[in-house]
Amino acid sequence: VNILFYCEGDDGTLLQAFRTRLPDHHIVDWRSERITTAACNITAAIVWLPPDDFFEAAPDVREIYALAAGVDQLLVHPGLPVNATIIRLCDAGMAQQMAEYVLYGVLHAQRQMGMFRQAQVSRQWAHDITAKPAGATRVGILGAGALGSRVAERLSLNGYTVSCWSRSPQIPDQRLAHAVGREALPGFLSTSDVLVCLLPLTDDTAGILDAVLFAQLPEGAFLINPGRGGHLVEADLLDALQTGRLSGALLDVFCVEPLPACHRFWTHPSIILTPHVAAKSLVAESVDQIVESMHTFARGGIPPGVVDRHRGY
Ligand code: NDP
Ligand code: OXD
Repeated sequence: VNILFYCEGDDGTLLQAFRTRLPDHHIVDWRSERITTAACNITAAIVWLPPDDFFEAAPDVREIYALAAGVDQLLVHPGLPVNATIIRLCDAGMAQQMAEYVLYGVLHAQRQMGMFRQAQVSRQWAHDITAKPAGATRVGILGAGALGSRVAERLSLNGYTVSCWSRSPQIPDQRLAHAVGREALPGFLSTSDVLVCLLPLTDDTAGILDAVLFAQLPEGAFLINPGRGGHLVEADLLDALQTGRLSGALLDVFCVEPLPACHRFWTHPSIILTPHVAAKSLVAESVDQIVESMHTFARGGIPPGVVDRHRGY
């Protein structure tokens, strides 16, 4: 099998890891081999942020392995072959990191660290600020997939009261409170002191974090968004922070990345931001998973992580 490879930002480590694990396959490095016209017998591609003309070299590709959990950017690629199956990463080392990231944000909110920070700036001994106990802090997680469910598990172990929201009723851990579908969203939101967005970005979920949603959260709720920038209506967040409807936000993803230097979020006292680093796929786990998926296809099976293009994830 000939495989076309492109991974934005890879220093060669990932490419080499695939070549080592797949010695019988020819893995073509699109970047260095400068393939601009259809190359022979390329039936699979491994990609992260491929350039617009990438698939011109692989018009007959049957399997496209995304080096990411989210495939929103890939699904809008102008040259995406219509009949290829897309397979995304499931966890691949990201769930543990995401659980740490969200736990950090939840602790920040629950322990009122934003208020202490502001008190420190004005050298105030804010001894009267008190934190709610973990069990009285209700965390709602939008999305109970590979990442959301692990985050929920971590937060539950730390004593938080956790519930999840998803589209279908199956979640891995039956002990978790679970709301399903749009009808259940208002009730779920009304009990989310901290709201975490771990949804994929799709037509259904774009702009979901807007003023209408914020109005359904408890007054002073805290937002954590490591999902995608397109989930958030940025102006609505600024308004909600201004009025006190929300008390603060931890954001990892943005409509435009890198976040432009002039953006208001950089200096907002109630926003903590990180540069899309909440969870990075790990090399060994990603390579193992993709190689295993290739073997599953070769045996005629269906591996985990096959994307439903119609649903958008
Ligand atoms: P999964 O596909 O495993 O899980 C997605 C979850 O969202 C599922 O529970 C799904 O419900 C739910 N969902 C999707 N659409 C809807 C909807 N319309 N209404 C209600 N629930 C919905 O994804 P992952 O957990 O692997 O990843 C989630 C996202 O996290 C990625 O798409 C990506 O955007 C982001 N991400 C961010 C990273 C970062 O570093 N900032 C790193 C990795 C991922 P159901 O189970 O019913 O289908
Ligand atoms: C992903 C990401 O989707 O890194 O994997 O955001």
